Amino acid sequence: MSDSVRLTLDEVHALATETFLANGGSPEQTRAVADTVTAAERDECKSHGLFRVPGYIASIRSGKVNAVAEPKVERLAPGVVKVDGFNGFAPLALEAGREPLVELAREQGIAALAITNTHHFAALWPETEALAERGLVGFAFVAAMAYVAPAGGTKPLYGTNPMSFAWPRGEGRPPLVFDQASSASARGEVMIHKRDGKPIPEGWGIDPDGNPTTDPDAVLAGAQLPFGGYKGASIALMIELLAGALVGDLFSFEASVVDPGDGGPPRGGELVLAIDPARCSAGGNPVRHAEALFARIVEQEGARLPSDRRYVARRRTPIEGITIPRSLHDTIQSLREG
Ligand code: NDP
Ligand code: PYC
Repeated sequence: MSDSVRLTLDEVHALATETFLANGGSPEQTRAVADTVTAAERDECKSHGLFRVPGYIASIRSGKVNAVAEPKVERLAPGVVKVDGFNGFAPLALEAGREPLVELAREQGIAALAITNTHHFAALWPETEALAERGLVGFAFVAAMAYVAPAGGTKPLYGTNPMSFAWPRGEGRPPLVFDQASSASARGEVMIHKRDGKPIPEGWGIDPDGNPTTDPDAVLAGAQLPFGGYKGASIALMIELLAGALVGDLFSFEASVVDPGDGGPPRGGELVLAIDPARCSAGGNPVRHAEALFARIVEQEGARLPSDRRYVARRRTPIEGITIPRSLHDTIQSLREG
C-alpha cells in the first residue's frame, strides 16, 4: 500500500466539509474553511491545506473556537469597516468584510478592514488576491502566537506574522501576489520537516538554550528566527501593532497566554487594506505601467514573479489531483467520526 493518498480537489473539499460538519461546524463556517483548505491544496501550499485540519478540529473540540459563529460587519469610520468574528474561524469573517471593503476603497480610493475575534490558520494570499481580482491593490497582515525571537533575543515573542500584497494586472492575467512569513519560514514548514523526519535549513531557528540548530523539534521547543535578522524582526513588530493593537486585538504573546494548547489556530485579529489604483494615480495607468517592471523581472534567467509557482500548480492540480501522506488522510478520516 502506498504511503500517500491521491485526491481530486472535489474530494479535498468533501473531506474537509464532512469533517467540519461532523464536529459541529455550521454550514457557513464549514464552507468557508473548506474553500480555504481546498484553495491551499489546489495551489500546493501544503503547510496550510489539509495538514491544518486536525488543528482546526482540535480547536473546536477544546471549545476555543465557536464553529457556528456568525460574523458581524460594522462601519467604524468613513474608510474603515470592522468585522467581529465572534470567536469563529477567520475565513467567514474575511468573506463578510470583503465586499464592504471593496466598495469603500472604490468610493474613497483607500479603505481598511479590521477583523477581530477570529482564528487564522491559513495562507494570507486568498485575502489579497481576491482584492486584486477586483482591480484593487491589497495588503493583509496577521499575527499568530509567540514563536519567533526578536532580533538579538532568544525567547519566542512575535508570531510568524505573515504579510501579503497583491497587485491587479488586468487583461485576463492573474494578480501578482506575494505572501510571506516575517520569520525565516512559516511554522507549518518546520512542522512538516518534523513530520517527514527531515532537518530544517540553517538559520530557521534556535534551540531552548539559544543555540542555532537544524533539528525541527529543538526549534519548536526553542524559537524561530525572523528572516533577514533585524529587518524581518521589524516587520514582525509592525504586524503585531497592525493586527493586534490597531484593530483592538491580541499580540502574539497574549494569544499564547489564552491558548489552551490544542494545536489549533491562534486567536487574534487581522488588518486588510485596499487601494483603488484608478483613484490614486496623479497620471498614467498604474496597472499598465507595472507590466514594464514585471517584464524586466521575468526576462532575467532564473527570475520569476512571486505567485507564479502557485498559478502553475493551480493549472495542474484540477487535472492531476493532489497527494497527502496516508497518515494525515487516516487522521482526518478518524476525525470525521465526530
Ligand atoms: P515562502 O517563503 O514559501 O514564500 C514566500 C513568498 O515568496 C511567496 O509569495 C512565494 O511565491 C514567493 N517566492 C518564493 N520563491 C520565490 C522566488 N524564487 N522568486 C520570487 N518569489 C518567490 O512562504 P513562507 O514560508 O514565508 O510562508 C508560507 C505560508 O505560510 C504563507 O502562505 C503564509 O501566509 C503562511 N503563514 C500563515 C500564518 C498565519 O498566522 N496564518 C503565519 C505564517 C505563515 P509562490 O507562492 O509563488 O512560491
Ligand atoms: O505556519 O507559521 C505558521 C502559522 C501560524 C499560524 C498559522 N500558520
